[in-house]
Amino acid sequence: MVMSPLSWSELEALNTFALDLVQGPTNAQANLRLFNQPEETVRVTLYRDNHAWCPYCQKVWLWLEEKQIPYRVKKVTMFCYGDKEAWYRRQVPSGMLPALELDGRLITESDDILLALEQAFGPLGYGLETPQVLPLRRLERLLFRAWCQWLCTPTRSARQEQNHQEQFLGVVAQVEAALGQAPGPYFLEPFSSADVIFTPYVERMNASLFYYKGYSLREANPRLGAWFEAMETRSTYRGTQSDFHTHAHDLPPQMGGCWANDNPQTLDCQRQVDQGPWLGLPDVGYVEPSTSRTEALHRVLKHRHTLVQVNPAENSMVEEALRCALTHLMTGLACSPPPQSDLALRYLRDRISVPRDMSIYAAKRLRESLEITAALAGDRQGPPIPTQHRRDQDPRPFRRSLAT
Ligand SMILES: N[C@@H](CCC(=O)N[C@@H](CS)C(=O)NCC(=O)O)C(=O)O
Repeated sequence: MVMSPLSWSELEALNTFALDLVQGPTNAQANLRLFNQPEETVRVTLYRDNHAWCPYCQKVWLWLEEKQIPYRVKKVTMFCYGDKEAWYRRQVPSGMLPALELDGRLITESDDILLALEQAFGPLGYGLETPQVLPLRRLERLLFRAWCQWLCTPTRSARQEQNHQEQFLGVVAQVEAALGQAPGPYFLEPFSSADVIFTPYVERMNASLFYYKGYSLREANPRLGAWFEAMETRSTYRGTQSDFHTHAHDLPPQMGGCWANDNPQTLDCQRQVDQGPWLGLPDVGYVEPSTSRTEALHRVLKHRHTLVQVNPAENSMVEEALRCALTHLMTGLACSPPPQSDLALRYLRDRISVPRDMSIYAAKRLRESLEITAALAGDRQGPPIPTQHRRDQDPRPFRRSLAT
């Protein structure tokens, strides 16, 4: 059955999603986190990137959430998305993130930040400088370097590609062995700062190697697979978790380029990440929450005027096409968008950022509805996503609209 699009007020009537940003589960939208403590007790301000993408910020963010330390969040633009805020440059002239203010003292460098937090609030499981965690931190850096070598070195020959892959897999075997020594799924028992240290880059490795190398880290390695599964039982991790699409397209400008191999499997992986189906990708393993669709609707409604304005297509066409996609999202029924609106819908499909905009399943559902609706209008793909920068994601118009 094909139906006509719901009006904005009919869609508003379906907007039932509610999340307590301050006291509820970990989320990327909060500017204050209290964990049921009074606001006057807040000693910490975390300066992190507006896009909730920076891996070093994720490390500190996850640590604060795990320890339930009340904190404020100040969001700053990373260079590749737009202009750095002048107020931040005055505090941190390099503009680097993260930074953290603890009792009025400004600290930069994520490891120094974690050490200062450990001093103030005690370690998370095991401290960063304990004999248990130190060798794991060294192993994480080894893994990081092998990953960069494989992903970010332009491919000169099949042999070089294979060498880099083998070197990476050699370090992965060491990670598997380290996980095998622990009694549970985490690097140490109990969950600790060691897991927090591994989280950001292992998540980015899982995404980027799938997309650029056709290699599924999480599925190919049973202990890492079990570690991911255990991480996803934690609402703290779920709140900071990103997806394959976001990482695959946010990494190139940060890393100075990511290089795909010519394995036919890689093309299949890229097609699935870019064009769906998004459900079933190995970027998430937990069961989809019943709120994924209402969450996606809620987030689009919050920003709908800006989403229409920043879309390159004509406003009234985008408005109607978006209502059609949201109608599909909420009813499961196909809803024909205006002719030629395929580009407009795919433009938005390609710019949903997780967890900045919404959680992983909400994004999958929204991408799915945008794609199904776009396919009714045509098969043109949107403009290519830039690889040198992501200024197409400049946060300023969204900030301005919230300020008014
Ligand atoms: N060693 C630093 C590295 C931090 C870092 O590289 N941050 C990047 C983002 S991932 C950054 O702020 N770059 C400046 C920018 O992109 O605006 C740390 O551990 O905190």
